[in-house]
Amino acid sequence: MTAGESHGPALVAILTGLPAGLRLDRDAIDDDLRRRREGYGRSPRQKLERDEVEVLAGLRHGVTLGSPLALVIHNKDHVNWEWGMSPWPPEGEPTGKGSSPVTLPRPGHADLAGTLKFGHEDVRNALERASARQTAIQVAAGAVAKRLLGEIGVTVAGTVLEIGGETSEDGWQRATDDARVDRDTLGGVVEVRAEGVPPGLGSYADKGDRLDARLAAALMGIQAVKGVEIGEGFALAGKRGSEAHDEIEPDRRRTTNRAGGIEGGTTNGEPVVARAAMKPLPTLMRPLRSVDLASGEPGEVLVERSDVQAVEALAVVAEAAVAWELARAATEKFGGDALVDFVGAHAAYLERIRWPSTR
Ligand code: EPS
Repeated sequence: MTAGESHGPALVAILTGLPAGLRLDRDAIDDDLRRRREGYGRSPRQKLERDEVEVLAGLRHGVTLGSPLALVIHNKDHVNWEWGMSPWPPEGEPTGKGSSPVTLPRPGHADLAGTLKFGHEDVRNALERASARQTAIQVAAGAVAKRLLGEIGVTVAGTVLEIGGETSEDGWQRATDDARVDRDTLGGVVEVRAEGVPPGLGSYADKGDRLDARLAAALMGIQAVKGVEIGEGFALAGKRGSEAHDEIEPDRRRTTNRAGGIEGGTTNGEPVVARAAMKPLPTLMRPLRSVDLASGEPGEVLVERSDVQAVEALAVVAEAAVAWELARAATEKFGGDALVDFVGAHAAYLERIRWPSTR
């Protein structure tokens, strides 16, 4: 569970279900937060933020207690929004950013739907929470999940496949530069790959147990993601069955991985591969047409700053989302009280199914 507005005092998360005895690495968490901030198309906001995680509960001397782990990232930019985003009624005259109401909903954001749904008059009451700023604390949670997965030899890595339709790094920079000049934005595609995943995480038993369904929900839950596929996903629909499946060799390995490591909602021991497609960011420096909700008059959305694209950041956020779901599935299978039991159950299971731990 996370909370936090983009320009409010802080982002917070409470993580439950982590076994006791897991040693966390502060630098590894901050490193992932730095990776998320970097990227060629990011907004000036990223230079303002430092994104260092503070732990408030659930950890003692660097080791988890098995109680809820409470994380905080303070928004440095909040000092510029102290009146506008004050949790309590602010004192004094309106001053600083966010002190006058936003009445023009931005196309492509949650602005219009959120304002109507919750009965807001100031669109800011919707956009602050809908913002992708929230992904910072999600990445911190993902870093913790990766630490747990590391105990059973699972690694998770997100990479960029495409930005603005380009597939090479040169192309990404060129496309980003061109879009910046045109005051436009870009989307892209990322891939997350998890290695060392044992067979049997997730289940076919019911739709909510299926790991592919859970990964799809986790990835779709990231701001601006409009498409998700597992393995060859949409491309499989056009293939014949003889070219779509991964035949089983005598050692139960596969020479292909079109299923992306998941069959029947359950991991099959091959790497788990998931892709997410991000739409072009809906905050453009070039105004888009909208309607003023106060006056009913047509208007153009004015913007101060924006990312041109955040696909590199999405790769890090998607990695965190997949890591969290895998860690959840792993604790369901191997237990989540004490780390020693978790690691022991994993080893005993591999022994039972005669599955080499080096795969
Ligand atoms: C975002 C708008 C921008 C981004 C922000 C996500 O923020 P601002 O309006 O303050 O410039 O920079 O992302 C982050 C702050 C972040 O850390 O990723 C949005 O509307 O989603």
